[in-house]
Amino acid sequence: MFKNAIVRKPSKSMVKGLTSARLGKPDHDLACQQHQDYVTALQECGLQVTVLDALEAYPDACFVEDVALFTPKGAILTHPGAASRQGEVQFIAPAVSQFYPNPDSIVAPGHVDAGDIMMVGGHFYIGLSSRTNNQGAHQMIALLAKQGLSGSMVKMSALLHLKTGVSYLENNNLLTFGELHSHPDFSDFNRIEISQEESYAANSVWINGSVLVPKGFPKALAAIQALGYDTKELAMSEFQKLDGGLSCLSLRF
Ligand code: CIR
Repeated sequence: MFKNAIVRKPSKSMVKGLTSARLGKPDHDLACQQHQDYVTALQECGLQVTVLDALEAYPDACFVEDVALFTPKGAILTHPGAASRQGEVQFIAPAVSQFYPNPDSIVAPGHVDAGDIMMVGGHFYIGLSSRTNNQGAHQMIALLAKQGLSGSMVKMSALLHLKTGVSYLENNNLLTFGELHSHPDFSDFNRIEISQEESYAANSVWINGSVLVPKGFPKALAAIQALGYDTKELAMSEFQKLDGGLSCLSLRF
């Protein structure tokens, strides 16, 4: 069960965020409304939500998932793979330290975006992507081991982040998309394949028995409901324009 979440409001500068999506520029006002609905959904799932102020100097800073990893035993600050995002870490650190003083850190030349990390009980799958390199993953596995936890690296080629294409819904259920559906590392899970046209819904989020699902992906929604989960649909259009999914908008622990 999760008790807490940390989020950060989107900044006006989000229009300059990193993206490969070709969906146009996000509308800041609509993004703020979608973000508020997201916070409300987290609260309805029973989480105490810490809402941090927007950071104008960092257009991607609302995607807090990438800059820290919370585990059941502690927290680790990352060193993001994109140079424009590395400065976000110093601004998440105080919020993280309120829960776990003196968190460990990933350091250069290691890079990790925690959007590449999927927690399954006490094991953490770490995707090797354009944002997370071998050295970063090795450091992360060593820091997890200090907490009595384990990690393993997942080779991947096409996706931005591991959790762009795979989401763990507990009870051995795993949403999978694309190269990760047939990936040998995930063969023991009950895999629910998300189709190409609904691929954005492969990033859905389990919270305390409910699943947050992006709005507008009816087949994915039906497949998740068929597993017996309560679902909450959330409009995410403005964050999708920046390659951001539901999980990216919060740290949950
Ligand atoms: C980026 O490219 O870093 C942001 N525009 C999107 C980050 C999405 N985060 C995530 O998938 N965990």
